[in-house]
Amino acid sequence: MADLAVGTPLDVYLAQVTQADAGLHDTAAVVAAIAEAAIGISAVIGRGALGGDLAASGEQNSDGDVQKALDVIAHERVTEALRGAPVATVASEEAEGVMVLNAAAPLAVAIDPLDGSSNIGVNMAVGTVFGIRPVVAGEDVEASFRTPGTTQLAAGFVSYGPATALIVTFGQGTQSFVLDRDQGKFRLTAAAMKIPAAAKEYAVNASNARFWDPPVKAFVEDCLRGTEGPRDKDFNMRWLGSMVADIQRVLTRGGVFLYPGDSRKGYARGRLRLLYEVAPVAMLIEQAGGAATDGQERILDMVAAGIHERAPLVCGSTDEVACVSTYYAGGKPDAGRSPLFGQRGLMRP
Ligand code: FDP
Repeated sequence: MADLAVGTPLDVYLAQVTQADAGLHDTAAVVAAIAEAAIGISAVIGRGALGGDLAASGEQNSDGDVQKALDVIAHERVTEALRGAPVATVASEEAEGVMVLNAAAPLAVAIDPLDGSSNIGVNMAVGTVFGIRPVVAGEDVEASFRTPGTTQLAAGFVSYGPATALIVTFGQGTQSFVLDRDQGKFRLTAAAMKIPAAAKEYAVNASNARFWDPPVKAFVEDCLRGTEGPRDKDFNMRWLGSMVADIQRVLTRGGVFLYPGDSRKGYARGRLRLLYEVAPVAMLIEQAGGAATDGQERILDMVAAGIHERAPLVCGSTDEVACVSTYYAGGKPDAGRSPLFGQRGLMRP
């Protein structure tokens, strides 16, 4: 693919993706459809409370969460857009079962129309997350979603923050675009995002600390100990509670994001859903040079048994993700003198 200049419109970029690999023609069309829907969703969010109470409670969704007005609006917008794209089936957070759109089409889309619902109505960033897979032919409409994350042809998210950004990968690096509101189109802002291998920032909902497994507790405790502990560096902590926004920060300046499993009822596999949250993020992170595991195993090798299945997520800068794995493997470093992280340690820069 030719080098792309900052400011290149999304449609020009998608044309180049297709030109370089004709097999991605339909996938690019799906990304274009989601981007179009996102422009509409962004406008709704941008009006805030002037557009009504976007946080108004409705029904319960597949996971038992109470749907908010914006969850429903976003689900309707993306579904409508995907109907006009080459999409056979959709697994949406906001629908119990797989939705069949055009059975003859080649692609299956897993999508969280509105990620970060608890931040609706308080002027915080929320998002839309998606992963696109080839259809597995046959009667079983879930079969296309029972494949490892490595089968994703493209993945991405839109974050509706101060700017509306689209972060996407077709397996050739991770690209970021920002919505040019004057022109009503996304424009390229980074042709190849690169997550620094080392970082000093972590993101985790620390209010769950007493429910965590010992390895996660030990990792975070040692981050908190900073230069007085085995990590021998001071950390900063950021947690917005909207996965897309936390992940965009990690993609942009490094760090590690954790939503581990914990001992609360229903949280053995964390909170995030494998198909339409964890696997798309894992592909974006890996394509930007980072790593994504459940603490031990690579996310992209995992296969969901059901469309709303959860998975723990540890992702971001490779050194930090590897460090979490070390704790899971029982390798907690000794204060100050660790062979792995201490004063004269192997991993000390
Ligand atoms: P939300 O429930 O508000 O939609 O999976 C959704 C998600 O938000 C993520 O965006 C976020 O990282 C996480 O859940 C927040 O969970 P906690 O409320 O447990 O921190």
